Amino acid sequence: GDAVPASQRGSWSSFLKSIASFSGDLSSLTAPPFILSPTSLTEFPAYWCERPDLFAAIADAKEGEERHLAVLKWFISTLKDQYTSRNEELGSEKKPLNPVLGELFYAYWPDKNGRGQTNLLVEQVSHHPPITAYVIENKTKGLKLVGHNAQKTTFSAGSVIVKQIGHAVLTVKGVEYVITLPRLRIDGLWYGSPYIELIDSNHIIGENFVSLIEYKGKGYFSGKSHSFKATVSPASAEAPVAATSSSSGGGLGAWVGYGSKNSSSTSLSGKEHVVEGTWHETSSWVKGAGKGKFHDSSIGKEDFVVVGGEPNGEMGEFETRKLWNLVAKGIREGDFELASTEKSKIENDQRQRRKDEAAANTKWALKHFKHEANDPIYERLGKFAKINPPTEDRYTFVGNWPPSLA
Ligand code: 0T9
Repeated sequence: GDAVPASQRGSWSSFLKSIASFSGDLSSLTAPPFILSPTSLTEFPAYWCERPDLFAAIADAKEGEERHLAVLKWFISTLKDQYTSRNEELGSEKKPLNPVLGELFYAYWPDKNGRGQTNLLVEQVSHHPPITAYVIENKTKGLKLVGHNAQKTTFSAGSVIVKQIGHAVLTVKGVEYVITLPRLRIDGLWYGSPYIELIDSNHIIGENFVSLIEYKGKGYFSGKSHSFKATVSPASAEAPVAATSSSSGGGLGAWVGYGSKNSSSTSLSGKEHVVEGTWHETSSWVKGAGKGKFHDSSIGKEDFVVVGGEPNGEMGEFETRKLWNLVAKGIREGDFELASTEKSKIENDQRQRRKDEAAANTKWALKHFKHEANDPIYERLGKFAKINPPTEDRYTFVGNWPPSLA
């Protein structure tokens, strides 16, 4: 393909073949150098908070409808960074570094205008399959987001379909919201310049309101890439549900809005809101509380500050930027010899640790999270949107903030 350096064409096409014949954990496949990113997946949860002002604004909004709309706006504001920032910064989607078990990432967004400091803590809680757990907290505002994510990938019609597993719970002054995650389709693989399109839908579920956010790409409805439509309705049996629980990568045809059972109900006590647009650019009110612009994704991005988690403020050996330092340097500087030797060192060390643990009949101890089979919050709120699956596991945050963030 076009973006593939001539010397790596062979290795790119064998990589594509291995993707095509493979379902499950893509992160462990070996890919050619040109597609490698120097960033570990443990840094990705930071995308949830690169608009710290919009995060803080959730707490300032009046509880109820106004606050739910503030949560929706903040959520939409996270999508551009989550799903298009590698394209913008690296030229295409790249393969992130596959975190090791126990890998850690600590960072914060400084206070500004009294909104408070926002802290980020990430721990890789599983290596195979890769599962990342995170907490984002603004204590000043009484805001906390706790979540975990994993992926299941399949290959369909030349694209990779990524089903996101996991969810997040946002707590605002003690009141909870469940956030589920959309599916991704990775296109452009043939040409060696992969990019993400969001597909299907996800929900934000609060005590009083539910948002259904539906996604479409080029050629559907508005015809534009990265299109979405968000419908906010009172939380009840009538709340919007996705029309399909489609496992394919296709679009939904036309926007759906309400589940097929309710497709004829047009007004729900006049309280619903509809917002439409593109998630990487701008969106507008179509119906409900506001008029004109809803969100503009080009404004407000703030970078985080990375901190070390050791008592003396330095980074420990499992902290992302220290662990991958030389691998990342090799990738950035085109020294793939260095990158691959250093990567092998890390992998061998991991294998040895797992062996030692097996021999001693011990298990790696997580620092910040405890795995639980069920999430009662997800189960309770999930009913308002009939989310599927009706239950999920969770990684409960057990605390242990490093001194630099305490
Ligand atoms: C959670 C996000 C997730 C992680 C990434 C699928 C993917 C790993 C998971 C879902 C974040 O909140 C949002 C954004 C991007 C997702 C990644 C995109 C991607 O391609 C990788 C997978 C593992 C690959 O690297 C596939 C190989 C390659 C051909 C694509 C460049």
